[in-house]
Amino acid sequence: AQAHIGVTGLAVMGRNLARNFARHGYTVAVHNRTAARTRSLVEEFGDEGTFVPAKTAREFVDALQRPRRLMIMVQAGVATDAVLDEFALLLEPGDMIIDGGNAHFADTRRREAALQERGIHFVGAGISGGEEGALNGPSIMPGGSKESYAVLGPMFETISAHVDGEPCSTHIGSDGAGHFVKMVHNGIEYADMQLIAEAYDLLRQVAQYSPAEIAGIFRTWNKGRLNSYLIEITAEVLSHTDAGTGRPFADVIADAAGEKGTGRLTVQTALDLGSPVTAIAQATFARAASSQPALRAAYRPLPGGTPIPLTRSEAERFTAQVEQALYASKVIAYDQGFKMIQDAALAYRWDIDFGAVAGIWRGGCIIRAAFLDRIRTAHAADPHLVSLLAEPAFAQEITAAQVPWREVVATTARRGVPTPAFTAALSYYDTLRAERLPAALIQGQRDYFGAHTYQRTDKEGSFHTHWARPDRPETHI
Ligand code: NBP
Repeated sequence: AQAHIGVTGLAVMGRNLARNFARHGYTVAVHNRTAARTRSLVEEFGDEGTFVPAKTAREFVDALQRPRRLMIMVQAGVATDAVLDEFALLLEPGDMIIDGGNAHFADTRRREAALQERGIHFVGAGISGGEEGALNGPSIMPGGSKESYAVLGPMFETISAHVDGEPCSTHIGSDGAGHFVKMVHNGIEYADMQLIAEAYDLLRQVAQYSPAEIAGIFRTWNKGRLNSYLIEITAEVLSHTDAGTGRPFADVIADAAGEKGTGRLTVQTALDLGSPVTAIAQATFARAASSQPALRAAYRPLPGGTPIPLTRSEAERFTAQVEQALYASKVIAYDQGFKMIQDAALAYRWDIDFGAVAGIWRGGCIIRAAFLDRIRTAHAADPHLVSLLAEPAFAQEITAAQVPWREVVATTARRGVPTPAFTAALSYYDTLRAERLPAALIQGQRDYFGAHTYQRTDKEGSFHTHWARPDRPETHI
């Protein structure tokens, strides 16, 4: 046995991860259900490093040094269980299975518990950065035991992306913590993309800029605090001209956004945890609404806001306001994601270093952004930080963005430009800073129709008002 690690499942992700390990000097055993993929990997990329191709599961397992490190990169769901059933029987206590697919964190918890009984470490590792990241350096979010990270960590940290010399891999927490954090990463990605798309729409519809002009604005923003991969690629997409029609590419793409379920899963999980990730939810629903042609056709003839052309200087002023609104909304969206991870950490007893999570998102993944460095510093300075807005520097920025942020959201309402994520972020901010919420009235309503009881601000305990009785007496329960 000579291989340091084995990868089974050699579609785009597995193949690229295997090549990444090999390029870094590791001997990599490679295996795939359909042997042709294994052959083609070795034929095409065999000279990049040392691969040990295996035709059968037994051959594959026998090629691995002990404790065995076996990475599964197959389709999430039933395929993962099928592969685990096949390999678990061939492994021994102390061996490690890494699932680098996009598994549901609850499945990872179940699998980890089952394999732990047999002494096998099961590591659910979130891997972000797509095909390109897998090959050249992804962001890696491994869960599982601390002992397994002691062995696997150096390997992950070698193949991961690096920012300022620091690897984008860290042990997230036990069992499903890694896959959970990867899921929230994708949810934040939905929100960030939607916010950028709304900013584009505002600049297009209100300021009347062309896609090429907006690409220029985004390039300028990308030099400042909004610097991020998503802003960068948005500028690229906006400056692209469709070869066939000569029109801006942004105008020839159908405006129905697709999804593969990761935003939805974040929102479903957030509902279960009671985590108010409103910007992520609105971003997910915005994609759903865009893909409802009949519904959109029914609403289309109805009146909207009034378009008023802006002068050049008004457009420039508006652009600066949109930058402020985008930044403030983005801080809220990321903050919501971190809060959701905190809620899960409490529910599942994960010991998560939130600063380290922000740290490994700075490179390799889709949401990599300059301001994650500041999020990292904020969470590292206070491991119990409830919100970024409790940190003076972020609070100051949000305070400075107040007027423009509200101005932009007011403009969207007046002009009839849809901004579900901007609006949700501002509402979330106002909800949480409110001295008193109308939740009090909700409690009254609940008590009226369902005798659900309520608490009072001036007395301890639970109360119920007998609404059906004319004198409406109150009982202390
Ligand atoms: P796919 O998700 O398309 O899965 C294809 C692989 O799964 C092939 O190797 C296939 O083997 C294998 N497989 C299937 Br399907 N059913 C199997 C079974 N019953 N037993 C054994 N093998 C089986 O590949 P991918 O796009 O490379 O993604 C791999 C994992 O990484 C997924 O969980 C994905 O969600 C995750 N991921 C993907 C990306 C991305 O950008 N694509 C990013 C991050 C994470 P075969 O060749 O014999 O059919």
